[in-house]
Amino acid sequence: MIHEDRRTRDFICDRSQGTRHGIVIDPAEQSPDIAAKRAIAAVSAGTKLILVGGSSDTDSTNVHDTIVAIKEGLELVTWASSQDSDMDENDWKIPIILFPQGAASLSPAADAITFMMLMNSTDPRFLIEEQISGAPYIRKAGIEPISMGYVICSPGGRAGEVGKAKLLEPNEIDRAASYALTAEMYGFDMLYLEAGSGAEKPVNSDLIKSARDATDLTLIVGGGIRDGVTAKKVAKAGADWIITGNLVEEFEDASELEKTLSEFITKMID
Ligand code: 1GP
Repeated sequence: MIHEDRRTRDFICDRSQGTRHGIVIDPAEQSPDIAAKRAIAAVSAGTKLILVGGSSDTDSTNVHDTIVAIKEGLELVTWASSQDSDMDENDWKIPIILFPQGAASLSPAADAITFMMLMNSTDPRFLIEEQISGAPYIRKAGIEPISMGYVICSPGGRAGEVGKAKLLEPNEIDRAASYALTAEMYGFDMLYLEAGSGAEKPVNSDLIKSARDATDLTLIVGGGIRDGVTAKKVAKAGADWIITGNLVEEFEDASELEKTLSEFITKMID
């Protein structure tokens, strides 16, 4: 039986919304409490998606604690905004989605999971084995799976190393289209082009355009996107979602973070 509630998938795959911004929170990089503060600041700035995961050092405990803290934080603000006629409580109902390193980093508290194949991994573990280990738990916990092809592009960073990826190089335009087509033919809901957290440059625009032209899949791009002007370039190349990680984790002060992300998103959609 297919998971009945496809609410989160429908929200993420609604391409009529234009390019939207999401954050990734790595539970290994901050306490649950700080993660919740950062998530609230980001949502207040206009972020529409919260991914929780990392390439290493995540486990079911830190992932679960982080998701619960973010959920509780957002629920409190949602409640507060329902009491305030100037605020729309729906603006705070943002999905919190597992973006896992593997089957040992899951939590039943998530709204959904990016159920992914690391398509250019050379290791069967990331192509299919972790998925097989995790699927029964995901079904039992009632977590909505959103199927995703994940392709790591040069330079790839830690994700590329851990995932043993045969990186997609900037000149491999046709290969980008082939991955996009393959993801579509597998019936995946979306395709994620990843340059690696902290990458010096984001995914090459020609690769993004090539994947965009090949399919109508929801296209997510992340890695090395640190300002709104760069985000706009990535958006213009065809990304439906721009994901940032490091940028969010740099701020201790929530109001500074909110200001930076507001400017980022304003420029991105300008
Ligand atoms: C998530 O790797 C990105 O896909 C995050 O990258 O940390 O460089 O924003 P940054």
